[in-house]
Amino acid sequence: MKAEPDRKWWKESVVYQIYPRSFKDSNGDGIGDLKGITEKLDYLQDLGVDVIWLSPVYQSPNDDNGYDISDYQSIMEEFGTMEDFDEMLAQAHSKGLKIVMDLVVNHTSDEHPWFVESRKSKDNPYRDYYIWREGKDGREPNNWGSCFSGSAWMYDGQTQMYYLHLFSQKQPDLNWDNETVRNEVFTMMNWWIDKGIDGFRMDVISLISKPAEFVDGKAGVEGYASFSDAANGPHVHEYLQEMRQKVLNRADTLTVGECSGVTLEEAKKYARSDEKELNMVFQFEHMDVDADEGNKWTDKKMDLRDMKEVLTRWQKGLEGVAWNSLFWENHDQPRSVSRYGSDSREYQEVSAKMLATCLHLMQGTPYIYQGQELGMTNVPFGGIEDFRDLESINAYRELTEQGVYTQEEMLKYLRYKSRDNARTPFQWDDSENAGFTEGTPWIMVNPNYKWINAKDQIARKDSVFSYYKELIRLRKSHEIIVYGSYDLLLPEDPDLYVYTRTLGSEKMLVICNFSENTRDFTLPGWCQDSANIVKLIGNYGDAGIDGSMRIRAYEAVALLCKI
Ligand code: TEU
Ligand code: CA
Repeated sequence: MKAEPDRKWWKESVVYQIYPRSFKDSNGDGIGDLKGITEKLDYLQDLGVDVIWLSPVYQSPNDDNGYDISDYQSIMEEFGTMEDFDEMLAQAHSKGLKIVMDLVVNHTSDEHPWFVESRKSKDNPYRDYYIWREGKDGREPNNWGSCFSGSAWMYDGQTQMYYLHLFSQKQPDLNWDNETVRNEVFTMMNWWIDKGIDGFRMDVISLISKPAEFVDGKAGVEGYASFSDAANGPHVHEYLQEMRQKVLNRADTLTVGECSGVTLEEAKKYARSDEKELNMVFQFEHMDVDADEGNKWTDKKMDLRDMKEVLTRWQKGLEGVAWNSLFWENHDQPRSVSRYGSDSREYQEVSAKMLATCLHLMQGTPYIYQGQELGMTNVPFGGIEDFRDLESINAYRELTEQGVYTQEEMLKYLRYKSRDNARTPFQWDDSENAGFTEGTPWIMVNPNYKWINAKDQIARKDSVFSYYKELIRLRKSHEIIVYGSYDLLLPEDPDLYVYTRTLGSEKMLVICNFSENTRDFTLPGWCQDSANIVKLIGNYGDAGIDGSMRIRAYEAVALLCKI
């Protein structure tokens, strides 16, 4: 007899990520804003999600769209005011929606007053807030590359030393080994908690504790080494436990750590179920199955067997000891329907629903990235001038200048993998600019808004939107979806992702076809007695249940069986 599930509200919730710049513009300047979000809370309530994760809304010079923060306690002017924020928070709460803030504290903007002070002199009181090192033999302290091209070290003429920036030059890394820095961060977090927010998504939190020595790594094609050695550093768990005690324990929060470079073993520590650190982490292994030996700039398609291996290892590995977060998309990833399904007119809806089924019925808290619930697709960008993301623009420049790729090749890879695919305006309706703005949008609108938009899908029972609603509703009425244990069937099948969930005397069978091939599938012995089978959901309305089933292109079906 298995123990009762360890019930938590954040396990039973569905989180919706908003990228404010691209969600809804309320004043015609072409940039999404807080008032725009407030206007659309009813839409989210209708969808049925419980929690909103807001990408950064703090004051920022926008080198990296808000992930470079110059004041943690004020709102980016383009997005509105603190009054607008308070209004949004109050309205959200009155509709039963929680708000989780993006916490970006691995680094600040170089325009943050701490850094402005820090770079002034070696004896400035803020010097030790950041990571300064002497050069080595007239060069950078080590050979790490930044995530956004070039060295991870920037020479500063003022004091003739280098500062560390794992991301852009305008994102200097904070020195978490300095207790004063930690206390500043905790005080700021408590200020937000006191405002009534409901949790934090923690940007690259696995990177905050730096190694004692910066040794060279193995250089890649551009001559720099990956800074992956900086992940899960020596004191990261200590610092998060301190954060738990000084901040998180003061409220009933949802916490999710973005953990690039996290292994399963590490994740068990971050997301440990005794709640000493975080509730869950975003792992990235499944985002790498279609990379080319770690290189993101390729149009290689994944092998479904690799995806199943990774996700199954995480499903089984965390069960009972930690908690998974489930995602196909966020603001850093291309659109899943273009990446793992099909964005053709014929299969866009059905494959978007299949992907939703596959993800939402696994064990973990599902995250929906804005527009995913419509099956929004990648974008037909033209030349490099259509892109806005600094990662994409820098990579284009660096890799074409070095002759690694031609311009045409690089544009092809960007159209497939650029983060900007996720950042074009939300498609509200089929009016000009997809109903996102009355002005000129800051980034192009995907021209397919004429046939992919919320207005059309809200009205249609068979839309991707309605399907998401149904999946969320099912989660609220079937404990097995939240707490059932997971097992994979057919690990070697290249087209079908089939798994089961088990809780008490119930078993759920989830069958998802990731291909256009029609496949025969024989139901397992425990799911043969039609009197004991209920179809929970499926993306081909007509599908009947039969001992041997035909699974059509991108078909998904979930059956609940009494055992
Ligand atoms: O991302 C960090 C990260 O590890 C990656 O997802 C990385 O940005 C991506 O692989 C590049 O393609 C976080 C934020 O989500 C991202 O938007 C920020 O740019 C970054 O940190 C720096 O704050
Ligand atoms: Ca605006």
